[in-house]
Amino acid sequence: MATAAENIKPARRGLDPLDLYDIRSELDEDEQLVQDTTARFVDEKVIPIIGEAFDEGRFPRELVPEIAQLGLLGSSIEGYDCAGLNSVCYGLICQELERGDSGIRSFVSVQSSLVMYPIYAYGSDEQKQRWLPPLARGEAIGCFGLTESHGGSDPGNMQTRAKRDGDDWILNGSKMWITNGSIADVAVVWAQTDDGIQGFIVEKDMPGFEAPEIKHKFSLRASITSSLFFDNVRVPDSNRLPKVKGLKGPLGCLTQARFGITWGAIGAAQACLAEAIDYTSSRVLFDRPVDQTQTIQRRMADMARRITLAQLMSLRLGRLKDAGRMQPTQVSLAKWNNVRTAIDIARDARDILGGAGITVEHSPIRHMLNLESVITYEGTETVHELVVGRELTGHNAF
Ligand code: TGC
Ligand code: FAD
Repeated sequence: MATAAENIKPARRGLDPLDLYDIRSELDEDEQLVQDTTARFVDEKVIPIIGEAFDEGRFPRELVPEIAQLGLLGSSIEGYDCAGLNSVCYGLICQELERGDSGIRSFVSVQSSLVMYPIYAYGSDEQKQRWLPPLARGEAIGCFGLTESHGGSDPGNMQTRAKRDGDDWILNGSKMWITNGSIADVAVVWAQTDDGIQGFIVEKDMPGFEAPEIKHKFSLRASITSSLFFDNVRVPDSNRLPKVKGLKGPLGCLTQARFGITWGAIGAAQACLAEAIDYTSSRVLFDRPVDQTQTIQRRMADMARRITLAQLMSLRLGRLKDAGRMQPTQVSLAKWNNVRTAIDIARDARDILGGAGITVEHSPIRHMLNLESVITYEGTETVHELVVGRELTGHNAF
């Protein structure tokens, strides 16, 4: 299998340093194939260019056709030119992509879980026929507008409003921090109506709709982040998602995306551990490779311990999801745990690489900076802790 482990010298006792519990053997043949195919794409196409793209603050859009051709967009959806894979496959796709860069995984998460999923789950037959095939083929790009500038953790307090006007709706308001926004052909936008929160498919050429890019980011530099502005945008009722009303609509999409992020974080952590093992094996300090010191071994052993726990959580979550038994609180626990694991590992790996660790030549600082977004978006760490706290106590402490 082409994994980040390939860059490391053969494992000392026959174990894969990035998979100490041989999670790989728990995957069936199809799942292994999906992992290998995505891993090969990441090794051959993403890793060679991603440091430079991050440095330039550029989303490598040239990768989109191959991402689509590999069936990585809307991979869990049946029909509509989608691959119809199980949830564990979707997780493995996210894991391998984020081993390359969180920005590439973000692109796929948003397109699959936050744009195609709501159209598939809440859309009309016409909406599905019109949008899902081009989104699956990467011919159309989508974004998801939920967060507003006055407080993303509390989306129920959104100010964006849609008012009915004959056969149309008039949309006014704005969204902030929207992945893919300025390159999106279609935005799934959540707005308050007289009948509760509803979702609308806003098309990029609709008059009054603007999506300027947010520049000067230190994080997710190889991903596009934008604001969305709606100034009396006229949206036909046929573009309203008819099958859901209320906050559970957007939160249902977040559950899908957060599930993928629990896996993605593992990939970022694996990339950082791989670099730490590789670098310390040849870095000679005080007359011996630094990986022969107790402190470095303990730090890397702790990374491996935490990666193993994260792998077990995500695989269990994936099996629960495929059995139709996964609960949002379980996703919160794993999003919190796995992203915290990844960011701690990235920061420690950066330190283990010393001064070299601050350059674009090595991935830990890039993963570390990306993970500052990942720990914030899709529910901050605090939000997920409070979701678990609510489950334990029955009290809402938000
Ligand atoms: P609450 O009363 O808990 O729930 C309202 C309704 O929603 C249902 N629900 C869920 N359904 C599915 N999945 C979930 N995770 C759900 N959580 C709640 C719930 O059952 C209820 O349904 P009903 O039928 O009773 O009406 O709502 P609350 O207002 O107390 O809020 C709870 C809280 C704080 C957890 C929620 O607001 C929240 O998750 N806040 C964080 C917001 C967030 O994560 N935003 C992410 C924006 S998108 C993004 O970041 C994309 S980045 C992607 C990338 O680039 O990769
Ligand atoms: P706030 O909600 O203002 O939170 C600020 C701080 O307060 C946080 O530390 C939080 O944990 C804490 N806090 C919140 N509530 C409580 C409480 N009750 N008790 C104690 N502490 C609390 N959104 C989209 O809709 N679509 C996207 O595609 C998208 N992409 C994104 C891409 C990037 C790169 C980033 C950075 C964000 C993206 N987001 C997107 C927005 C993201 O979901 C929000 O940033 C996130 O939900 C947090 O909202 P906020 O930034 O307004 O922070």
